[in-house]
Amino acid sequence: MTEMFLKYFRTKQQKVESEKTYDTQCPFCSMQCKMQLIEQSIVTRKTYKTIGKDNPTSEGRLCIKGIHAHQHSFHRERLKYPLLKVNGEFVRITWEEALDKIKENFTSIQAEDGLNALAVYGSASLTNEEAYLLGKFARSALKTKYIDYNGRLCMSAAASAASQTFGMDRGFTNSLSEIPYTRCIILAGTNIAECQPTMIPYVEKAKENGAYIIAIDPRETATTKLADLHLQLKPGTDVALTNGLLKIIIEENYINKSFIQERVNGFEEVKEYVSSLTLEEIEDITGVPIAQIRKAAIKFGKEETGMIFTARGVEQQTDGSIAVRNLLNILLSTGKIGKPHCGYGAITGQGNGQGAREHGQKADQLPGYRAIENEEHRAYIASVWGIDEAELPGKGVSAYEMIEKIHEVEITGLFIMCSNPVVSHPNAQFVINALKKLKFFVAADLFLSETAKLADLILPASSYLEDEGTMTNVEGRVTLREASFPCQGEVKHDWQIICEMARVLGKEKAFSYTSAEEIFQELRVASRGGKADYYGITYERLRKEGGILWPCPDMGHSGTKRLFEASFSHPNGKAVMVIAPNKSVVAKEQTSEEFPLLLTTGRVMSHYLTGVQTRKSAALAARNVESYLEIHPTTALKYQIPDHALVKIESKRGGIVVRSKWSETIRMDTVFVPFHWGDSQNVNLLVSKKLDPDCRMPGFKVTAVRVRPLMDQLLQ
Ligand SMILES: Nc1nc2c(c(=O)[nH]1)N[C@H]1C(S)=C(S)[C@@H](COP(=O)(O)OP(=O)(O)OC[C@H]3O[C@@H](n4cnc5c(=O)[nH]c(N)nc54)[C@H](O)[C@@H]3O)O[C@H]1N2
Ligand SMILES: Nc1nc2c(c(=O)[nH]1)N[C@H]1C(S)=C(S)[C@@H](COP(=O)(O)OP(=O)(O)OC[C@H]3O[C@@H](n4cnc5c(=O)[nH]c(N)nc54)[C@H](O)[C@@H]3O)O[C@H]1N2
Ligand code: SF4
Ligand SMILES: [Mo]
Repeated sequence: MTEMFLKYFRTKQQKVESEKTYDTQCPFCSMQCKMQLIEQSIVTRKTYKTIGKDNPTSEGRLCIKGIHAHQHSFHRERLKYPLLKVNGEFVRITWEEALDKIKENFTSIQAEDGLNALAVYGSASLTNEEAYLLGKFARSALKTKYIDYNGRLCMSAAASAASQTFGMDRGFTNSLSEIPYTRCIILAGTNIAECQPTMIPYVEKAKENGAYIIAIDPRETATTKLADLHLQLKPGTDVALTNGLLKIIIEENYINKSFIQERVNGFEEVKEYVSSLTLEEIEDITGVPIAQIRKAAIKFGKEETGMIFTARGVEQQTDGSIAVRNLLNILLSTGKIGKPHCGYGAITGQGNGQGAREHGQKADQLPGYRAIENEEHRAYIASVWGIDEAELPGKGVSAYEMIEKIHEVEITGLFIMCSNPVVSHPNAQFVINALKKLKFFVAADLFLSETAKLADLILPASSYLEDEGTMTNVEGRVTLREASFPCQGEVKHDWQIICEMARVLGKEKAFSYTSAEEIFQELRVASRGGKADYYGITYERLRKEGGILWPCPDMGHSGTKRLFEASFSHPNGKAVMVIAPNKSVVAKEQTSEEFPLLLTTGRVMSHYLTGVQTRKSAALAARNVESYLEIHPTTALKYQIPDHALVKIESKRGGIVVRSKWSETIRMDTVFVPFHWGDSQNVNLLVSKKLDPDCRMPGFKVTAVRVRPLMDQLLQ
């Protein structure tokens, strides 16, 4: 029998006529795992497999999403030609016709409704070069102030917290290689095991080395199972919980007095505030027993070293930025930052979640993490772009607020590149209605996404296998994603699409790049002297060194591994602590008789974001074919919901239908639904439009809902 198999495989091997390899990086999460696609031609058929490649971040590991990523890239439904909507149907047109349409409509919209009537919406899945170019296109070619991007729904709370507390936002203050040697880790609202799986070995090594791990999450997940202590709080109560931790740390004197004195402002005010709170009220708000809060505080306080990581569980709240700041208050009070094996990590989400927030896609930002309202910054960027400072528009509004501006008819034309807001924005029906109201809507995508379907014109973009450029990963490490796979059909790279649009609008001189590298050369100069300084980074260095941690101000600089060793980035060198009030300034939705449960949303291992890509991958889609409602059996019994039954979930805003999945480990007052599906399973039809007043992050993690069995499937 074995002989027979061997013979079969040997003859199969012989048939491999040629083999090609393509170096690339995974198109999904912020780990940006380096990998190689191997193409084998066997007679007339091509087969593909992906293997991991060594690098300092993922060390050659891949998760299932990376292994199967090429499946969506080769999917038959990839868009290959520009499509124009004619009488409700999409018809194929040429690029010149598409660009003519853009010229005609963009020009007439701006003539009729003003320059700011055109809005641009970008993405943190774009390369640094494309993110930079999109910002330049909006500000210098269209001269609109309205540009923002999907990172607003993702990294904005952590970014704003780090900027305000430390004076600078690089998600990780340390590199991943320090994690195994820290003594205590707090994982707050992060599910690394499913969302950055190749990071998990760093945490496992820390555990093997004896680190104490504390997880803060309303659900039990593959990540919380790694923890020694799981604080299973009520969704949306991280501020109160962290005030409890801080209160105990301060009162039991686990603070680092000399560090506070030399390097921190604002400690006394915070101390006074937390001492006015009682642990009983904190237990009441969070649902976490005082004994557990005390245990966590003492463990973190007394260890010599410690690190805190946050992700969207804490951040996607209407008080997400202040919640993160309170975790930073803990780090600062205990002096666990700026030294070995101590620090903070906002676990970045999208592949280029870090780089895309540094180079000018954000409403208030210019390249190099410069501020659009700072005169010096404006003058510098205007000089790089060869325009007058006065020509640069001012600050726009956040992603969701642009949708509101469409309803207010202030924005009448929209260009979206690489995002699917119909599924990713809160208050989804409002978003759908807005997009339908536009005079002219262009989307650049790989697929006919739920959003692209509403466009007047769709431009086909190239995928990660085809499009070269730099991506800045979770560590703040700038990496070069090589890409040599030929474009299919008439697909163009995103940067080419931007250049072509600029050309027909008469701006070809400032957009005449012939490669991504040429754009990067300009980005280097634009970032020079800014907080995110890439000036010392070149493609050649990235090829040779395999990635460089910014800031890297000159060619002789080896990159910055650990931040804040000597000082913080505020002008006086100090970090700023601030009070985080238990009561959110923007009130969170509360449960009521009508809507008695708290819905929180998030992710599963096999799907990515709005699922447009991973739902096209047979291997990934097979793992989770549809959405689900995670619900405690006791709660399920109360509402007569059997396991695996169709359930209607309703909030004040709308309803969806998904299948139930009983779980004994979720809180009884909480249910969970992933957000990777659209249409009748689009969980954002339920989520409210409330935003964090500081960073404008929507509160994706708290919605009051009710549930009922869809049909008469009552329990026996
Ligand atoms: N498989 C997969 N991986 C991904 C992605 C994906 O879609 N799929 N997306 C990428 C992107 S863009 C991002 S932003 C990251 C997201 O990565 P994560 O933020 O880790 O993912 P989420 O599932 O959104 O939320 C994390 C955890 O927060 C918990 N949580 C919910 N409410 C609360 C709360 O009120 N407080 C606390 N403390 N925790 C709460 C959830 O139960 C969940 O386990 O993942 C990246 N990686
Ligand atoms: N309820 C709820 N909602 C959430 C979240 C949550 O936890 N809960 N998380 C939020 C977070 S953290 C994020 S990051 C957002 C993400 O929200 P989105 O940005 O809307 O999600 P994606 O699925 O990444 O959408 C990317 C689109 O671009 C296309 N695309 C992929 N690659 C390329 C490319 O190279 N070029 C072009 N032109 N197109 C491309 C894809 O086909 C897809 O249609 O969702 C947010 N929404
Ligand atoms: S999804 Fe993230 S962890 Fe998985 S292979 Fe891709 S980059 Fe790596
Ligand atoms: Mo994200």
